Amino acid sequence: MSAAPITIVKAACPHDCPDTCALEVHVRDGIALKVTGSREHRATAGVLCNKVSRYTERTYHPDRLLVPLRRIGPKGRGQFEPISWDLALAEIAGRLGEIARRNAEAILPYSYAGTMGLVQGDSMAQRFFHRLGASRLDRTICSSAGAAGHNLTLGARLGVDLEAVDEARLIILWGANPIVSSVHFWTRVQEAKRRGAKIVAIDPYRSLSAEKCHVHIALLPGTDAALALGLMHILVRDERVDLDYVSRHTLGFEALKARVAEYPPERVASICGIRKAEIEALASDYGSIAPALIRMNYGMQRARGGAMAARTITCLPALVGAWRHAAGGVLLSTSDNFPTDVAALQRPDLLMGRNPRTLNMSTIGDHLLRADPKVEALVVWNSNPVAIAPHSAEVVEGFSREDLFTVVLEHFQTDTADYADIVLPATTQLEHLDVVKPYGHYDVMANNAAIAPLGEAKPNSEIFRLLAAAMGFDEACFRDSDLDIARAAFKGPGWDAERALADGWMRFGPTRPTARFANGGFPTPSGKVEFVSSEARRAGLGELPDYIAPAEDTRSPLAARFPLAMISPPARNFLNSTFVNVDSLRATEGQPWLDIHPRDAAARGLSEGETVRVFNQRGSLRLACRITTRAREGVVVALSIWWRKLAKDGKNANELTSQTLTDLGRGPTFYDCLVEVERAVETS
Ligand SMILES: Nc1nc2c(c(=O)[nH]1)N[C@H]1C(S)=C(S)[C@@H](COP(=O)(O)OP(=O)(O)OC[C@H]3O[C@@H](n4cnc5c(=O)[nH]c(N)nc54)[C@H](O)[C@@H]3O)O[C@H]1N2
Ligand SMILES: Nc1nc2c(c(=O)[nH]1)N[C@H]1C(S)=C(S)[C@@H](COP(=O)(O)OP(=O)(O)OC[C@H]3O[C@@H](n4cnc5c(=O)[nH]c(N)nc54)[C@H](O)[C@@H]3O)O[C@H]1N2
Ligand code: SF4
Ligand SMILES: [Mo]
Repeated sequence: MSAAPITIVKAACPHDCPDTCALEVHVRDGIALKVTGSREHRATAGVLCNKVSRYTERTYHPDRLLVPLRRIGPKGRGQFEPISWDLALAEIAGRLGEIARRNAEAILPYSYAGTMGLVQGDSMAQRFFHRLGASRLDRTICSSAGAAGHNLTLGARLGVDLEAVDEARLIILWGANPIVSSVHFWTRVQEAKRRGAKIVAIDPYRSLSAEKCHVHIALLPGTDAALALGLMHILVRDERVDLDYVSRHTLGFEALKARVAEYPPERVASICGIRKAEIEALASDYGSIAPALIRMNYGMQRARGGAMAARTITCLPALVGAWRHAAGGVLLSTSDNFPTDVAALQRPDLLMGRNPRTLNMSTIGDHLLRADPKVEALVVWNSNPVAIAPHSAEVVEGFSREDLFTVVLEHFQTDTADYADIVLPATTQLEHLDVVKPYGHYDVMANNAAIAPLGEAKPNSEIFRLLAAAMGFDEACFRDSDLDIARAAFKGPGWDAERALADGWMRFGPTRPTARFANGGFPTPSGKVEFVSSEARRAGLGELPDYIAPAEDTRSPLAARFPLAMISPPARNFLNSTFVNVDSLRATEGQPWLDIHPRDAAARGLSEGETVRVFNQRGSLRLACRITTRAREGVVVALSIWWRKLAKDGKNANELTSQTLTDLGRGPTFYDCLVEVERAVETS
């Protein structure tokens, strides 16, 4: 008997990662055997990261949720019994309907980027909540501060084309760790390096990427704007400014000159905790090497001044005329390269003139405990807030409320699912159709379903379709198929969902690497790079770039009690909290660590590998300490995001992070967090 043939199904990585790879799913007899990276897709180049090359391990994981569940134990214990879809849907529709009759704003949807797909993300789900009149969610947990700051200066996130990166002669990784968080960008960096480019990392941590750079500037967290102002100070002082570009395509250079005069290298060195010579050398490189590319990532905007930092850094390329080159300028994201039809996807018209309140996902703990009117029902999909939201003590207390009705759509029994009243089993990327908008390149990616749904799992879109029917919503849009939604995803005549599904992807924007802004034309109000911004003034951020100190500054009085700045950036083998339950990947990460500098460890009498207690005014947790110069002095690093229940003491780094928001964009401040560390008194 000959084995059935293997078919290759074109798919797309759904994860919150800039690379959005083209996947090939190898299927035989309805079973996905493995997932590989497409060689034809230029960004993917035949390679997947370690995590997604194990995607079948995740899809067929023995712990996959395959039937609806109803809670039978106390909240948080994870005790459930199976129930039928009919019962689950009836119970949810009954509870939501009853609350909505009193006040629909007491219902809150909570979702983020568990999948970046537009169909399984915020389409049918948003239609449902709009029709209901539920509170709206401000989706700020990741990038909103950086986006807001970046856009004040540049107008929109139309970052440099990935395919031009190998041409750059100077690449600055600014709060970015691409070996971990965007490995296909790193491939381009390596190619540029082979061709002679100089690579610089600006990062408080000697990350896996920073250690491979020619230069590593380990500044204190949250001080990036000061460094950018110092670089501009030197460029102006040394007459390294491209005056022709500046005069044609920027707004407010004279005012900027006055501002940067306030940031001489001595002052900046002291704010950033680095040497003056490091600033001088970087300014000299930036003023003389072209094309120069700044690869910012969101690591530099997770402090109180996050938006200001992004706004200030993005002033640099115009000053030296870096935008004259296809490989010059800034890449934070390419999100605005795509004409997403949000109105068609989410149908805000279903609000029918109602204007429900908006609650911020980054302060969910606070809202669950104190919002008025009270949040009475919470529906969570594509997110694991109990693990990923800041200030766990409040988040957990909020999720524990007996009078809160919680529904969670999930693949796995996560920390959040443990607090659900009803858990609904969702399909993975191999089991549903989608189109994925990337943020690191210019290709919209299409995902065909490769296998049938496992067990009784259903796509998010179908779950919200069924809920809409159970609630008696009869608008035609609730009968749209996934393909209908995919067709509506982008505006304009160029988009063809069927073709994208057949080809695997479809490029938007310039067809080849281009110096998009060589002749200006920035999508700002003035059409220029706005050093001076009236929008910023109106937003209360001041007309000019400046430096805003962290909320928990190492120079503040609070530092007398908690002298160490803790950051908790992504671990290589997890994707936020996704994959933590895949044994092979968790085994590679080992256990939740705290990296601490030898002098900081010595001052506290710590020895390698021992369990330490990390604490501040919000809480404490135990981590195993690694004594290493990867962490600069004064900074400790807890790679994240662990599932609380898979950590020894049932907590993760968010036990210590705060719900303080950024200067603009209402974003979280995960990396703006003072702590103290001490030897743990062993409890058994
Ligand atoms: N493997 C893996 N890949 C991922 C993720 C993951 O969890 N795991 N997460 C995905 C998501 S959602 C996102 S948003 C991106 C995030 O991607 P990145 O933005 O690259 O990730 P971060 O770790 O937040 O930041 C990168 C670096 O910034 C440094 N950093 C921290 N604070 C500061 C600071 O104040 N200033 C400067 N200059 N640097 C600082 C960190 O030490 C880290 O090395 O990655 C995506 N890719
Ligand atoms: N301390 C600390 N906290 C952080 C960060 C940090 O660096 N440090 N990073 C922050 C950042 S940048 C981000 S983006 C957030 C990320 O926070 P989240 O967006 O919540 O990301 P994940 O933790 O990966 O959780 C996504 C969940 O969605 C589920 N999921 C995936 N696909 C589907 C689907 O098709 N249907 C359904 N129903 N579920 C699905 C996955 O199983 C997973 O449990 O975390 C933030 N929190
Ligand atoms: S997580 Fe990123 S690198 Fe890994 S397969 Fe997905 S898009 Fe590619
Ligand atoms: Mo993120």
